[in-house]
Amino acid sequence: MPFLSTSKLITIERHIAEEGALHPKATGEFSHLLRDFTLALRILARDVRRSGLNDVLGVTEDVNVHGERVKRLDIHANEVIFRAMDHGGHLCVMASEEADGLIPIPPEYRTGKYVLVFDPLDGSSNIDVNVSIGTIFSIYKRVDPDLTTPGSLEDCLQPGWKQVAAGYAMYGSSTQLVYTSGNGVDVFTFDPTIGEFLLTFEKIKIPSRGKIYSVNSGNAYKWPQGMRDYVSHLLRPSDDGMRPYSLRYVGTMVADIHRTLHYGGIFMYPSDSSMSTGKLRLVYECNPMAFIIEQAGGKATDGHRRILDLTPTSLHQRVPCFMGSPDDVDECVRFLHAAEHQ
Ligand code: AHM
Ligand code: MG
Repeated sequence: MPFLSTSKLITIERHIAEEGALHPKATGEFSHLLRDFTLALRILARDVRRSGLNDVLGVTEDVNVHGERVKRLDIHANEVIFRAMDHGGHLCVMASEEADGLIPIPPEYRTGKYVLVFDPLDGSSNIDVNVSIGTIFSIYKRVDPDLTTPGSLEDCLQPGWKQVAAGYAMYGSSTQLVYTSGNGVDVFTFDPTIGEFLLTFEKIKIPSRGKIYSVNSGNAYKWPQGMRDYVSHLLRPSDDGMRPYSLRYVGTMVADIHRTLHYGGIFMYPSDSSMSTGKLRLVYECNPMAFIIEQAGGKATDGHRRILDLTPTSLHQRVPCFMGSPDDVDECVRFLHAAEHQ
């Protein structure tokens, strides 16, 4: 795959403004919201890069060499996003992995028609060791059209198919922003010298089948039979050379999904005997990723239902998840179901 699949020189702001201009009723508010959000991502890209240097890294309540309290990078990321998004007048409420309840818009600011849910820094176990981490987000329209009232839990618990936009930033060897507003998936790469996210892949498509599976195999002893059967199948050589599959697992969902999006294959976090709903959170991890994967031509399921059709019942609800190339996900589901019906 070429590193550059577009010849356009275009920033994300311009791209979003052009997408907005296609909608006759667009007010430009959504573009402004995303402009505020990408400011937070720019700041976080800088802070993640410097994290080994500036004492942001460390444990909450630690004291740095200057005698100041230092914050964990994930708490810091949460605050940066809040401070970029609370005053723009575009949001009515937010929810984050780092906050137990809803994050209201402070009363001194106007409320708007959108809802933001996010995982400020995904891949927490990789933060301290300079392995790729990321930020995941979703945007919805508020349920109650009365813009003067605060947003509610109902706004944050909408099924994923109602997402207006979703994306993730991956702070890897470069910072990339992968974004969809339901019109395909575009990838923007951050150029720190000009401070802009530039379009680098346009309308990316996931291969219909890959040769990589991604799962925490350390949990294999707790997996349901269908999972064990499926992974055994992937590891058995086939005459057509399509198997065995390779295993790749970073342990940061953003990085594992990013690779899956480009190379194809399947990413899984199944339920097991100790985690009946798996580990990953529906609202701000699985739903945005499912939207992106589907928009790229892939599939995302909890083993029984399309992730985007699930109606969340709580902010931090967990669901099993299987997502990636459509043929791989279909095959996985066949194995899961076969074992359930034995
Ligand atoms: P986090 O939000 O605390 O970082 O947890 C979510 C992460 C995902 O990024 C990743 O896919 C998963 O947890 C890895 O979990 P495990 O270490 O159990 O394999
Ligand atoms: Mg996370």
